Amino acid sequence: MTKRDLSITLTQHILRQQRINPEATGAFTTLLNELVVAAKLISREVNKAGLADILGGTGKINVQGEQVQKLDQFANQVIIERMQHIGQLCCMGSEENADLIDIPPQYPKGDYIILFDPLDGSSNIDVNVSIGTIFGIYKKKSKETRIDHLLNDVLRPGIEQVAAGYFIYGSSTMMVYTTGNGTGVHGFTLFPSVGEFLLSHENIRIPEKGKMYSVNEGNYPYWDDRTWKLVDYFKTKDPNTGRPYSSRYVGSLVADFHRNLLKGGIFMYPTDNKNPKKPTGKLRLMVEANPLAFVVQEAGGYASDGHGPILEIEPTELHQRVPLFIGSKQDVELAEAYISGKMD
Ligand code: AFP
Repeated sequence: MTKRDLSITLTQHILRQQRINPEATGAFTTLLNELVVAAKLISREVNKAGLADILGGTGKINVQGEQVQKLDQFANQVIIERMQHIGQLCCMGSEENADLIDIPPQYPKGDYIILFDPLDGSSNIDVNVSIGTIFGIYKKKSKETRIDHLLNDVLRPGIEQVAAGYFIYGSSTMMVYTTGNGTGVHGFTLFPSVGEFLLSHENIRIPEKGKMYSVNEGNYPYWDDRTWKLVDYFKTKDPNTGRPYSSRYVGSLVADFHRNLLKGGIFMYPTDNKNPKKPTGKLRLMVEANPLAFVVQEAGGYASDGHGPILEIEPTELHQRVPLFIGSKQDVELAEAYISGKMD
């Protein structure tokens, strides 16, 4: 991180980036600006949690088999409603919706696709722990416009994202995003009294190696031998390599990721065999792993599924799950060496 210049608003920053790209039409700028409005509305609602009747579950189960919280539903609706009318999207994909979301016929369509997790970490809402919104943006490749023909445009490796980032609703609300290609990762803090996101963290770089590991160790009995060895490595005393690492696990991916991005460290959600017929990681490739992998790579870090880069995985379904190791480059490369068997 180089400097803090609180005089630059997020809108000014997006416009500056637009001017650098001679082919830019402003479509992308419109898209990001509208997403920011949605996030401000979500942030306002999150800040009211406990006061208004928005805590707790809706009684519904989502496509992931998880309880839908009232705020989950609110965030999902706000993003869909704000984004559908801007004329820049051909479809959307949400963690909360089983299928791709079409643009209603009364609105024009565009070439962009947004995939998002409207409220990540929602089981933490009721206990006032940081939660977030994660997004990844792609540009359509084909000339298709019909929703039932667009899945191939959506199921693409994360490396093809044109932008990705997240909003974190924590002690303050922040947006962190990148458009890749060496443009850097930038963080903006919402100043509630002004209602604007201001540049607070310019050009974020993740330390090459961290001092913290984040994993749900309650899953220990469900892991395999290689995962045990990896986690044991981080806990073993060896002052020469800065071990043992400290353990930090919030249970909100955005919060754990954001801390590690700024301070260095590794977040892990390995494969487990809770479902012995289909051992898998918990996190979703398209709406969680890919966007954060795009951010971390631009910040100098790395994201792996234990065998190779997350960003190179060819997705086969919208709600695909993956094991995830993400954070400081050296730590994630080491995790990959353990998980892929190079340390056996
Ligand atoms: P929820 O949105 O259901 O709270 O799940 C959050 C999450 O997808 C991710 O944000 C956390 O890192 C991870 O799951 C926590 O999962 P465990 O509770 O199994 O550790």
